[in-house]
Amino acid sequence: MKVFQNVSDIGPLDQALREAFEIKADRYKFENLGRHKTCLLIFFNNSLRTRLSTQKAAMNLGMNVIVLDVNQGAWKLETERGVVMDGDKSEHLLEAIPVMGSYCDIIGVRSFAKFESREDDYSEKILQQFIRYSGKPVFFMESATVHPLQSFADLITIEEYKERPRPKVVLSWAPHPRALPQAVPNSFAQWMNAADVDFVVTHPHGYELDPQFVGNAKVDYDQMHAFEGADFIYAKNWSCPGVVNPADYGKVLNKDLSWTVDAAHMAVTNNAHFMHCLPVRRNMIVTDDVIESPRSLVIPEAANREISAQVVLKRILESL
Ligand code: AN0
Ligand code: CP
Repeated sequence: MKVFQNVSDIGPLDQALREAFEIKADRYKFENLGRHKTCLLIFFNNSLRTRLSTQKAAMNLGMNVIVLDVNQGAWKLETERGVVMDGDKSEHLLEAIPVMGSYCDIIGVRSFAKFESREDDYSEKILQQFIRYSGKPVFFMESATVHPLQSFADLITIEEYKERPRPKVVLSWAPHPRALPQAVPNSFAQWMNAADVDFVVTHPHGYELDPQFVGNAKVDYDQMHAFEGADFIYAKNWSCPGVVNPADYGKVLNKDLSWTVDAAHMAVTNNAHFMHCLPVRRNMIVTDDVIESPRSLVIPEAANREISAQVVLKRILESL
């Protein structure tokens, strides 16, 4: 595997899940695979889980790891070609990327949507440059449009906790004070469409996800109706994807707290498990009692980030 971006990059999901559970049963089984190999993790944005879990996964495989927070200590980077660099940016991404590539065997990159241009974000302008100019395999640690390590961990978690063969999984928009990317819901929809689940998306009007990710998934604008009989509730805020009105791309159109996942919402489900990728704002996205309930999976879900990252790194190492 040379790029990990989409669900199709990991191949058949049953095989990927088998590998995940094999690693979970013995996470040091492949501890020599990454010997003398270096994994470089580049962060343009903050992170707790991705930073720690990916580092741990690489160490489990015997790799060396270098982590760079680009905005803390590295030179400020220009990303546009043709710019007269007379401002505060000292270095161009087009030199920085091959330089970074020269010090490692695998590169992971986190670079969120900038919300300046829908076209730039949805064409994955930054990550595509890493793929093109680093000369190394690249895995996405949340890009402008996708967060595949998260969705793979979510799939592992659903597989572990499902109580019937084809569970009903509901992705629900929930309110948040600031504009957040669409990467988590985009990937979650893409992965759930590929998995053997009954998948429903619910959100207010204006929050329609890009068709390339949501595909033919059922969309229900009535949140309570969507929750009926659900086995898993996956809450997440996202800003306007600009599908209906491109001028609204990246905007907060709605802060309606009636969409907050609370006990009354959970009461109409099939005793659903609650999921969220974290970080989560309590009593905006979900109430204290729901996230603290025995049906909440947020901690095991985060723990599975180590497993999803390890399967991905193992696949990349095997292809070097
Ligand atoms: C990010 C997002 O919503 O995409 C990261 C989630 C994993 N969240 C925030 O920026 C709060
Ligand atoms: N879920 C997730 O990716 O968390 P971080 O932003 O803390 O890495």
